[in-house]
Amino acid sequence: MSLTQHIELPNGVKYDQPLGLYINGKFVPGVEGKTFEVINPATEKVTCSVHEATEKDVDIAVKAARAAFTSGPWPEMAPADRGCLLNKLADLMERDMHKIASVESLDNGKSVTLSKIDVVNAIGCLRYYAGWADKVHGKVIDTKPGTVNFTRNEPIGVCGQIIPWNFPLLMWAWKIGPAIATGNTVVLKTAEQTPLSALVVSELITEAGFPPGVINIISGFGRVAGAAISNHMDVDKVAFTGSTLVGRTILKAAADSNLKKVTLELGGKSPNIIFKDADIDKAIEWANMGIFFNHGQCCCAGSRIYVQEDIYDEFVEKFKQRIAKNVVGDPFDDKTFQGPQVSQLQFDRIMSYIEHGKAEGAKVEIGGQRKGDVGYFIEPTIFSNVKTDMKIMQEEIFGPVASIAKFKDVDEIVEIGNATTYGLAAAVHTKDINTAFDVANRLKAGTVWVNCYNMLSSAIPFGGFKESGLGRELGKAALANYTQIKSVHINIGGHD
Ligand code: TXE
Repeated sequence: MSLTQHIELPNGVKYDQPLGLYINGKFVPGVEGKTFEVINPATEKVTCSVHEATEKDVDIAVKAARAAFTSGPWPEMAPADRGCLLNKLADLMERDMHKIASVESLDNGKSVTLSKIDVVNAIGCLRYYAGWADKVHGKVIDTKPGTVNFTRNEPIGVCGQIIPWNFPLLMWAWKIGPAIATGNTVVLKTAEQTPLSALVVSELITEAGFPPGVINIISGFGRVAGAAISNHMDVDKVAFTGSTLVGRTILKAAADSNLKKVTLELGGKSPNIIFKDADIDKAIEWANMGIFFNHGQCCCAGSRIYVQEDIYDEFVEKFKQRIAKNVVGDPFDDKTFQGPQVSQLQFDRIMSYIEHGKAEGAKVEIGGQRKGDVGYFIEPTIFSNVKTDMKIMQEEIFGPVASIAKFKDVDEIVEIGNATTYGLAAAVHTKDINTAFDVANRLKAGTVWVNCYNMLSSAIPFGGFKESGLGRELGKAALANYTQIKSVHINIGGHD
């Protein structure tokens, strides 16, 4: 099969889509000659086929990454120059923003407007970590006379990175940025549903001038290429974003192989709590952003909405009216807020949760059906009167489905909010500063938003308590994921 395919998009973008595995600075076919189809979720038609990485390709990519880490220009490069390369890549992405965002929409189904926000944030993330490249220092630690002791923050080595399909390019940036700034080399596997944008950006990695082998991007399946990365004896670290189920598998694989370092960013079932004194119209806008942004396909989605009983009926009625205005449709239409779900599998999973919700007796306030008969479109759905033990209140649905319930007071909502195995995010809406701080402090979540939702910054750590993950991405915190501390003790005399 060819290594590129000419593609013309509904918005007039025409480009040559790379299809190969990006290994050692070149696009190559997989060793076993396998390919897989990439489906357009809006039309259910095949966009193209890409080359599939199997265990042997992972091995080749790891060898390239090891060679680039050990010798040649990369280990010799000044940290500031690594930052320059990241900045150069960010500049090239900015130049090609419209094309990259259009490819992301074709592949993932999110609107071009949303994809552009993702690309802007991915660029911002690269620039943020470019700034850190020459600011990762060790410490001099005084202990006793006759010694000098210091620490070095050294790169870990070859980093395996496995990312999901909900924010393909943004997750790519969250992984690449800190790993490259700190001098590692990477083998990144994209999600099998959405390999295209990372391949387009791989062309820019070459154009930016990264030495071959520093960044390797492979398309492939989790159980094959993903498992090969997490089991590999020469991968020093694996960073994963995806389901809690697969996160456990990766942790086990690391334990059973070479005890590679592991960071995990997993699922969530985040509570979005609205007190009676909140500005109800603003809270409704944030609740909409919390659950319906990105078609509900956010790990931190505010999928459990709890409203204080005094304003519950008013909230449900107004929220329903607001959600009715969300435009669901063609990702290439400027008016679209919600496109199709990413795949048939995700569509089926979500529809099955909706059926469960109905069967368990929750009230469908709006939606609850497929939209249209082509593409993986689902009507934005609100369930009210949802009980704590219902499946739709317990499990991550990862779709445009909000579950609403009422609560009485602070103590009750803290208990209910924390009654989950997850702990990724939470939000509180109130005008009372004491309530805001009190609830924010007591919720067991890695991120708590007050009077907002889904606000993220490259500078602010993100990650989960409990079964939502291990370690933190973004911010200075993520640098620790990609460095290891070496302590050097020097005897300057008198300690024979
Ligand atoms: O995720 P998987 P799926 C949640 C969400 C969703 C559910 C299933 O609830 O409904 O997970 O989605 C790779 N070894 N999230 O099935 O399987 C896979 O190829 C190594 C939350 O798509 O976890 C892909 O690259 N890797 C989430 C990545 O893992 C493996 C984002 C994610 O796929 C593997 C996505 C294996 N054995 C889904 N099996 C978030 N936290 O944002 C799969 N993979």
